[in-house]
Amino acid sequence: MQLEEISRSLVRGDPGAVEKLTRQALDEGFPPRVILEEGLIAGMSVVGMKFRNNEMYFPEVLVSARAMKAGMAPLEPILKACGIEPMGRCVLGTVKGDIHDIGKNLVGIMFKGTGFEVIDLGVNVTLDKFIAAIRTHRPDILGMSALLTTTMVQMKVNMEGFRSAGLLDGMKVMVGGAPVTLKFAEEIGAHAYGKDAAEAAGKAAELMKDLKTAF
Ligand code: B12
Repeated sequence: MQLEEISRSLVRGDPGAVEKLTRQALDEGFPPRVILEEGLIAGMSVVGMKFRNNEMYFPEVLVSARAMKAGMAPLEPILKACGIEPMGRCVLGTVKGDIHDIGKNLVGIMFKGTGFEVIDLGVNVTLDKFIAAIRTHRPDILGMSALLTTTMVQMKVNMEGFRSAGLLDGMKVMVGGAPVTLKFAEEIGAHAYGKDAAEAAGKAAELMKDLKTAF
């Protein structure tokens, strides 16, 4: 089936095939959202899983990420033009001192696939930069990523910074990254933890329900 072929080409790291098959799927009338979720995101989830199980290595992950980008090229303008109201707005970033972004980018892709507008601040994001972005974009959800035991402590500092700046009303904070646990998330007062991108997107959708019933 067409969409499975997109996933398989993405896992194989073949940008040309992914783009061609995505265009073909559009021509054949598959809805862009379905191509994104069941073709591209499904493939990227397999890549994440294989990477975690040491069945794929970093250079291969990068090639698959490039294939994902190639598939997004024909989809993005159509998704934008549809003008579908986003489910919510999310600001994402990897905390200060940390430059790991593969997992965060996957989370961003899954959020977009779930219907969120995503503002990605990149890596090595300082507390001040997070605060400025929250004031500018007024996100429903703020997502922080950390891959080092030495930088995950920055999440606690940031939570305290958001609290003292009065930014936690009407905004939910999610945290994740390999060393981060549910227990740690609870300790620092984050609203949710996601062990992987799929769980993160599901929890973000749940948090949106909480936000809507709270106001
Ligand atoms: C790739 C990689 C790098 C790349 C990063 C490239 C990039 N653009 O990201 C490079 C080579 C640059 C790098 C550098 C370093 N790295 Co490194 N790196 C890795 C590696 C191999 C993979 C990380 C990864 O991408 N995983 C795949 C993604 C898909 O998984 P993930 O990040 O966990 O994300 C998922 C979830 O955690 C979750 N998630 C992630 N973020 C978020 C956010 C939210 C809000 C939510 C809800 C969920 C969520 O969803 C994601 C998708 O499913 C890991 C080893 C490992 N197996 O984890 C080491 C690792 C993280 N690195 C490590 C180290 C030590 C370093 C260096 C200090 C090495 C050095 N001496 O220079 C530097 C640090 C640089 C810095 N200041 O950040 C250690 C950390 C040890 C520790 N516990 O602190 C690890 C664990 C390797 C090891 N076993 O020693 N690294």
